[in-house]
Amino acid sequence: MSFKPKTLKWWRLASLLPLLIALALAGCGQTDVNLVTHTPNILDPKGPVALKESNLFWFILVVSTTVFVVVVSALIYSIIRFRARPGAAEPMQFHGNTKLEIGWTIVPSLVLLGVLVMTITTMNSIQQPASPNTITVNAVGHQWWWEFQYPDQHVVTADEMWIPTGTVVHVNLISDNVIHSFWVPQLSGKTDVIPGHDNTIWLQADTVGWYRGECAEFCGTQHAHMDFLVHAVSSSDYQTWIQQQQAPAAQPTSALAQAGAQYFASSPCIGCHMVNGVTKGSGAGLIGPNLTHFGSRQWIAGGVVDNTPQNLAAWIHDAQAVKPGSDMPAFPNLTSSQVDELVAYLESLK
Ligand code: HEC
Ligand SMILES: [Cu+2]
Repeated sequence: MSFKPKTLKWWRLASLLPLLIALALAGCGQTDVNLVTHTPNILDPKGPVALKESNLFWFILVVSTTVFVVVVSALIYSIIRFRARPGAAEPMQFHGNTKLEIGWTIVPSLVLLGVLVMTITTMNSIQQPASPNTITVNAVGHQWWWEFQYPDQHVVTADEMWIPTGTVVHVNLISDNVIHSFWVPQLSGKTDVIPGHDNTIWLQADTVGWYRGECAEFCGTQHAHMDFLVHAVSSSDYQTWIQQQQAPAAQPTSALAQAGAQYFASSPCIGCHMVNGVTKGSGAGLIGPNLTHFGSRQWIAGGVVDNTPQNLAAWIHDAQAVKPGSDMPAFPNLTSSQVDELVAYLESLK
């Protein structure tokens, strides 16, 4: 019985092409402005840290693609050119060829050395920010939402972190529960948020815009709904926002919102939620987000839904249906008029 080698069919390789293209495209984000579906894209950096990281990515991609193309071309060429033919003589043997052995040890080592040098250079260059112009934000990872504290400005908010453009933002990463990971793909790399070990990172946005952030470490069932938004604005808009956030909660004007405020102040809600000027204490230790300016926010509960009156009503009535497992209980006994009042009140808290 003679061994008959199979000839390589070009279409076998070509059939891999759609897969490669699909993989490449999977990395590209959408650019529409819908905040819930807006996909963050590491290839669309908007600040110095993310820019250096994406440059490193492109460098490694070019190097590895070159290696891939060279190796695979040589392989395909050899497979076709030197394939076994009936009656062909045994091909030349080069086992133990010292020059070749040294060559294919040194060349890959040099390639890897180049990648190592670029990686270390990038890591060093993003270690410490150059600009003296800084603000500090504490990002606290909860299950499953982010709290943002501005210790110098005495502001506490959730889901949304506003920063001035062109300014270094030092972010202290804090958790008292499980490990989360703080990631704003267009502005920074990922850093773990570890209980008992406070990490810190810095980031900077150079362009005004909304940037989506994510928890990048599986932290429980609703990990995927632990997103946040970074809103980079001009420094005067930032000042305006800070002043607005520092103000005590707005007084409701409509009758509906006033009824909601009255109900809220004596409801179980205040056992978990702070509203400055309405609930007592500092809000520290409360397990729910600070709602003082909830009406000014884009999202509800880590971006699980947009902040609209309809979504808020559904949330208040049955948070467990919207975000199963979350620490916010359902309130099946609230009448729909009570829900409407609460919605009017909370949305009026701009
Ligand atoms: C047992 C504690 C608890 C009680 C009681 C509670 N909540 Fe919550 N609430 C939470 C937690 C925790 C979250 C965040 C859930 C998440 O994102 O996973 C939350 C989220 C919210 C949010 C979204 C805030 C944001 O910035 O995303 C609103 C609005 C809200 N609650 C309103 C209410 C109202 C109104 C009541 C009373 C009817 C209430 N909550 C009662 C714990 C509570
Ligand atoms: Cu998380």
